[in-house]
This record gives sequence, C-alpha cells and structure tokens, in this order.
Amino acid sequence: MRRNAEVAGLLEEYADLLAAQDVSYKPKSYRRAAESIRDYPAAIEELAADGPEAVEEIPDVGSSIAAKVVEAVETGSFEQLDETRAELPVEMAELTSVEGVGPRTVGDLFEALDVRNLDDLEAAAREGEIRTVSGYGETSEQNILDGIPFARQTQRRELLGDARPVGDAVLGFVESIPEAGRCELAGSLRRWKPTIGDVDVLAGSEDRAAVIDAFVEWERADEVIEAGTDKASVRSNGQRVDLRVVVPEEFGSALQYFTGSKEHNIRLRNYAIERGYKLNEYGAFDVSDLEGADADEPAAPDSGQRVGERVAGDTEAGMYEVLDLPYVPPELREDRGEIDAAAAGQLPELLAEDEIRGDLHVHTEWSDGDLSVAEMAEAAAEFGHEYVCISDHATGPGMVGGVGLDDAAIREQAAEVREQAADLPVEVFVGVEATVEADGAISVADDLLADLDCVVASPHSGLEGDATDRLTAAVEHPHVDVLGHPSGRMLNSRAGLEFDVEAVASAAADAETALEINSNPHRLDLWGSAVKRAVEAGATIAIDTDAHTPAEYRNVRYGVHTARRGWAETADVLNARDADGVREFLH
Ligand code: DGT
Ligand code: CA
Ligand code: CA
Ligand code: ZN
Repeated sequence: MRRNAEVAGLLEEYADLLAAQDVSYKPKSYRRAAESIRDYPAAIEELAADGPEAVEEIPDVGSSIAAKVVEAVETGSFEQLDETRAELPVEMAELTSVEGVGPRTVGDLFEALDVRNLDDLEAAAREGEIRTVSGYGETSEQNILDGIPFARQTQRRELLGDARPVGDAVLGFVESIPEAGRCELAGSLRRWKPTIGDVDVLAGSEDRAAVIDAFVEWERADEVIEAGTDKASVRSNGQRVDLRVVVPEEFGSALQYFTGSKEHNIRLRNYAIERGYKLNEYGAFDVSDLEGADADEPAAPDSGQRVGERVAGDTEAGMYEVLDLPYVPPELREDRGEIDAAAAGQLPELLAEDEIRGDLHVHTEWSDGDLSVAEMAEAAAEFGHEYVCISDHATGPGMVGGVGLDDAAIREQAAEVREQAADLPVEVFVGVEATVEADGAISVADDLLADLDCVVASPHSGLEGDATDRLTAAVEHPHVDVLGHPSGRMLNSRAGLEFDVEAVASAAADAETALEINSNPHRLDLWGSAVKRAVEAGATIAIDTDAHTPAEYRNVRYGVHTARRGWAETADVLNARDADGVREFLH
C-alpha cells in the first residue's frame, strides 16, 4: 500500500503545530513538501528504503525534510513532531475543522484558555471567554459557536461497540436518580447504528433541575460540556452524552422524536398531517378542526407548538397507535419503507437477542485466538450457546505472520477436535475460515473442505473495487457454508469491497450458503440495508462474532440488532436454529 498520504498527513500536522506556535516560513515549506509527496507517482516507502537522498528527488523536499520522511516511514512519526505534539497537546484536525479556526487560532486559544479539543472550544465560546483573548471579539466568538455543529458532524464517529457500553452505563445511572421517572436511550444508539455521533438519553421527571444536577455529577463524566435547565451534555470515555429531561406526560412523544431517525420522523409527520394530526416532541395533536395554515403544512421540527387537542404522547407506542399504526421498532426507523409496511400490517417479526443459539465463527490458539478449543467451547456454554463452529484461519492471501493453518494442520486440528468433542459442554462443528482469493477461489483443498462440518470463507486481501463475481463464485463453491464478513470493511478505516448485494444474495440463496453478519464492532459486515436486501433475495443469514476471546461472544448483540436493522426474522437466521437444524443446513 502506498503510504504517501499518511506521511504527507504527518508533515501537515507538523506544519500546523509550527504555525500555531507562530513559527514563520517553515510551515509553508512543510506543506509544500507534503503536497509533493502526496502527488508523487512512486511509493514513498520505496524511496525511503533507499535513504534520504532518494527522498530528496521529490520536488520541494530538502535534506532536513527528507530525513524526517525516512524516520516517519520507519516509525510512523518523527522526533520533532513528537516534541511539538507534547508542547501543544491539542486535537489539531478536530479544532481546525471549525470554519474560521486555523492553526494560529488554535495556538492562541490553547495559550490563553487551555482549549485542547472541540468540547473545550464550545465551552469557551459559550461562556464568552473567547472575546477576552486579545485579537478576538464577540463576532469571532459567535462565528466559532456557529461553526461547531457542522464541524462535529464531520468528525470521526464512535463505534457502536464503544458507545453502547457508555450508553448502558449512563442509562443505569440516570435510572438511579431518585427524581427520574421513565428513562431510555434515544438517537442512533437506540437504533443500533454501526457508528454513533453522540449518546442520547431521555428522562421524564417532575423535577427536571434535580435530574440535571445529579447527572452532571455522574462519576464517569470526565467533563461537563454544558448544563441547562432541561438538558445537559457531558463527555465520558471520549464520548459526548446528551441528556434531555422532559415532563412525565411528554416522555412518549419526546422518546419518539429523539429516537429519530430524522428521515423517519419527517415521513411519519407527513403521514400524520394527511390524517389531521400534528406530531412533535410534545405530543400528537388533533388539528383536523383547526382553521388555517398550521394544519396544512408539515410542522417545523422545533416549532414547539402545542396546538389542537392532545391525543397522544404519554407513551411512545401511543404516537403510532393514534395513527392506526403498530409500534415500529427503533431499528426499523430509517425510512426504508417501514411506515408503509406498518400501515399494510406487514412489519417483520424481528429476531430477538435470546433466540441466538450458537456461534459459527470462532477462533482458538490454533490460529490467532487466545484459548484452546476446549476453553472456547466452555466459554460458549457459559455464555448460553448450544453449539459453536471452530473456524480457525487457513493460510492464504492476507494471512500474514504464520497465522493461518496449512491443510495438514487443519486435518490435525479436525482429528483432535473430533476426538474431544464428546467431552465438551456444547456441540462443536469442526470448521475452518478459508480465504476467498481474488478470483473467488478458496484457499483450502477441496477434499479437506468436504471433510469438514462447516466452512466459513471470507475475503482478507484485495479489499477494493467491485467483487460481485468474486463473492458469487465463493458462495457457489460446493463446500462453502458461510460467506464471512462479505465486504471486508473496517469502520472508520476501510470501505471494503463493493458488490451487487441482490446478485450475491440470490446466488447464496440458490446455493444454500449463508451470508454472515460479522458482529465484531469494527466490521458489522453485512450491515442493515444490505441485510434487508439479502433477506428479500431469500438468503439465509448467519450472525457470528468471529470471537478470538471469550469476552467477544458478547458482541453477538451487535449482530442481532444489525439483523433487526435489516428486517430479519427468526426464520432468516441460521444460528437461531437448533443444532439439528444447523446440521441439516450444512449438509
Ligand atoms: P448521531 O448522534 O449523529 O449518531 O445521530 P442521531 O440520530 O442520534 O442524531 P442526534 O443525536 O443529532 O439527534 C437525536 C435525534 O433527535 C435524531 O435522531 C432525531 C431527533 N432530531 C434532532 N434534531 C432534529 C431535527 O432537526 N429534526 C428532526 N426531525 N429531528 C431531529
Ligand atoms: Ca445521537
Ligand atoms: Ca445528540
Ligand atoms: Zn475469523
């Protein structure tokens, strides 16, 4: 992989830090060098391997920068950058993503106010501190404040697997506040999106200020971003947590509103308007008897109006009921046809967490897992599973550092596992995780695959571009049972393969190969919309954790909710079947 962009990024960061420290000229030459390196046709690591003189061939790169480039290629950083980062410990990229905030402003505000990140910046602007810094006035303060929401949107999003534990903890805490009544998570976290902007929590209370006061004292809050009379935001474990507190009788409508998605809410509000109702966070209002403008046009989201007769809002289900709709589970609220389906009485009966009976993709110390087969089987039993498939890595493209087993080792492992199977507390399927090569071939001998109970095949390298043919070939392979993490995507870092989901899913349905939802929070691959299309094409889904340690069995819930986001019902899911049902599918 070309590392030109990575190295250019380090030089640009250094340039920004120097500029923030008011150094002149130097930042400009580092930026110019960065640009040349990014555009240079040859891979920077190949030049660097030949030493600084070779790097100096790149236009705008002199000897001092060339030496830093060689160091950066070798170590991922260079000494002067590390030193400058220590002098100026700011989130440079985050802060400069605010329109009008450049490195100089970052340097000034760090010096004067110890502003290090976006939250510090927002707090300083909100409290009127920025206007006290020389060279800054009320206008620049207001501009910064205005630019923050947009900057936040463009930030890296948290993984569901990191945000959910924070959400669970904060919900538990808010529920323990004596003045709090009903409490619930809202927003994207309640819809189980793969990545999360911020954690939203809602509480109902007669004494809203008391709940806010208690909330900002949460022991796991590292910092209070803002606190008002009915909402507050804190940061915990690097994540922003928004709490809103509403009066008890508006809890249901507020929960419906703040769960989103925005697109679902717009669709629902328009559906309501056509039937003479107005929906907002305060309730559902019958406006059919009202004269004039309001009744004809969709309510503005924040109009805050309580008009007409209030007919629902105490409970969330009531908001749908008043429109003669069944309750729409949060995972479906993405405007993917759920309101039409609800109106037609055709919402799916979604798979539930406790319906999963086993895991068909598990690693042991035979490849890169932590524990023995027996230990992983015992941990599976403890977790509540009835069966597991031991699917250690086979060698193949993308398996580096001797992680994968060759055919002889797979045979040896299979024999050993079969020997001990009777003594294990769960049913064990003997399997492998083979690699789907670039042409769709499978990296393990056919007769060996035929001898195994369950073959998971996954792409591990060459994870770019269109792969419809590659993945179709894999699912049509006579011995492949499960297509593992089909796209190979890594959230926040790698987009993964593109492919025609319908085509691969219908091939999989015909070949009776399952498509995996890999529950690892970095993957969630397949994801909701792809699962929906796969299920519609008739494919069977396997929800696996790819566990390398016992703790990772718990990730299955992320897979289950991803399946629910894809409208999957119990019958669509292979490992919601009992061991006999799975064995039947595998044969
Ligand atoms: P996130 O945090 O980016 O992962 O996504 P959400 O969906 O959690 O969005 P967030 O935290 O900005 O707001 C929570 C919910 O509140 C959102 O899903 C829908 C509702 N909401 C917020 N602002 C608006 C708005 O301007 N219009 C509408 N219709 N709904 C909104
Ligand atoms: Ca949110
Ligand atoms: Ca929020
Ligand atoms: Zn795996």
